[in-house]
Amino acid sequence: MKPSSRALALYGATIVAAGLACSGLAALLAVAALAFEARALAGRLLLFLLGANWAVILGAGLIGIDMVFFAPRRRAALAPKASPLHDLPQDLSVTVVLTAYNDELSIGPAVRDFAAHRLVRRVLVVENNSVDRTGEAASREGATVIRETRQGYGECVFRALTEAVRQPDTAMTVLCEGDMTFRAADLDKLAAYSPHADIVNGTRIVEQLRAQRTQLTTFMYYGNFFVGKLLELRHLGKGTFTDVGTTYKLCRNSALERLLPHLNPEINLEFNAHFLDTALQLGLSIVECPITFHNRVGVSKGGNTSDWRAFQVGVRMIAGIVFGWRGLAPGRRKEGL
Ligand SMILES: Nc1nc2c(ncn2[C@@H]2O[C@H](COP(=O)(O)OP(=O)(O)OP(=O)(O)O)[C@@H](O)[C@H]2O)c(=O)[nH]1
Ligand SMILES: [Mg+2]
Repeated sequence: MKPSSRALALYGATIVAAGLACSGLAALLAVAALAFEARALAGRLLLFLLGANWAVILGAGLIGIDMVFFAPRRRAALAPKASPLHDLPQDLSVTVVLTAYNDELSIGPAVRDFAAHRLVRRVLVVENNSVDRTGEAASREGATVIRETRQGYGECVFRALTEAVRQPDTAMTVLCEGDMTFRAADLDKLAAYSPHADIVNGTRIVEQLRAQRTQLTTFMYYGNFFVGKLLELRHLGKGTFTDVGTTYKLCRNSALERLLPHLNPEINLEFNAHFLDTALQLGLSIVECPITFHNRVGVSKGGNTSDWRAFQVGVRMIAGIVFGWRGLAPGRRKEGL
């Protein structure tokens, strides 16, 4: 894959954010300087503030240029997918693959839920060194259990997609977590969007579809939205993105076959943002579909354990989107993007 240049809008947004942060800080310091009667310093800070404001204007200008001149071209490349029933596999049945890590309490009901759906041909569970009886609970409900010994959400998802793509009798794969936060009933919604894109990605942004109590705090909810908009700016014209943290997605296997060699499984809790960014870089089309989000069964171990953890994951996602994903993985396993 040719690494595509970052969209001008993304640079613009970064400059706007830096300019606003600098001018805010300069204003605060100038007030403090005036309070201590350090007028010369206050004057210099105000000049700096003016400079920072010019940076904000420059950044906004870059976003405008991208919107007017470059985004329409990226949009034009999407046009064929906008027409319904484009290139749709004749058989809509899917292989569902669930990630699981010490999810003994939830994996049984999750497998049962998905296995009962009319579109589901089989359920695979990728179990990631669980110390409880996750594997037994999954196979008791009829799932095929695969053990991934390399630890981590990224490793687990990567293995899940790799195994699902190998199934010869399904042309589409549904990736989901086995923690009961996502439900099989939403498969019908994802399938309804499948004619429009290579990947239909679930979004938890619709307030009315979220259970009243979930692990997703207000901070995480808006944080996901913010990073989604950054991803949108980075690929301006290629899609609308409101959530970068949803595992639940429906993918055409033809798209996964192109995408998998470019993913780095060592990227851990940020893997979903890495997945979306890389797919868009490869020219794959992604459409979001609102899905329901439920309270977790069992204990959270991922990015949603606390706001502080989610903040760290978010910062790493932003770094990946703005600067590329290479710096975000130790590189023991293989070279990533
Ligand atoms: N955190 C974590 N999750 C893993 C790992 N391996 C597999 N997983 C699975 O990846 C999914 C994400 O972890 P969760 O604990 O659900 O974290 P989350 O989705 O951020 O948060 P909630 O679902 O809201 O609790 C789950 O299905 C886990 O079972 C791992 O090493 N670490
Ligand atoms: Mg979860």
